[in-house]
Amino acid sequence: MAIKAAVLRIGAAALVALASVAVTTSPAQAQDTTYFDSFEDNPDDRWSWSTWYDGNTGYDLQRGLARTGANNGWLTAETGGASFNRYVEFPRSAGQCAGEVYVKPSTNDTVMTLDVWALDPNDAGGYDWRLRNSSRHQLNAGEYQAIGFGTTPTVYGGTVRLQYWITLNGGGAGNFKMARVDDFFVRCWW
Ligand SMILES: [Ca+2]
Repeated sequence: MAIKAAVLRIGAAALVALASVAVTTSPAQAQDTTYFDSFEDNPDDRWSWSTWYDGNTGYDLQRGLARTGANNGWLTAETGGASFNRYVEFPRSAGQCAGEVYVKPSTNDTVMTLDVWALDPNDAGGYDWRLRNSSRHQLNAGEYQAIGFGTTPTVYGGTVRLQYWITLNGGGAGNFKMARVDDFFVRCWW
């Protein structure tokens, strides 16, 4: 199963990349943490990708196509699909996490799937990833718009380890789809 294999593939490199992630704490809610990733600098340090059949992914670097900053990602597919995913870790158990990402479809009836996987913190091997939230979004060509991953109860105690997947689904033969992505947020609170 392609997605499961890709989940396992990100491994230690993604863990190291966490050091570059900005973390902010709101004084009004002391136990509230937000991650923000705008595909800036070298997005490949933080994002993993996977494709199947004719799916493809890449980055627009300083091309004037980003929602904010200089860079964004893009996904294309006709008969296959393509995903970006990134790892997010919180140092203690959060009650709930909510994520969103901005997407700019270039084609009508573009179907995006947003998935959230969580790792059981008691699994020392790091293999027990479970799908905690999945949502489908059908969008027409237009400007950048926010789509949500939904709210994910973190379920387990201990450190929270999540993977957020952004997938573009091809429309089938002769039905090419494309979308750009930028500005990914996750907020957790407890
Ligand atoms: Ca950006």
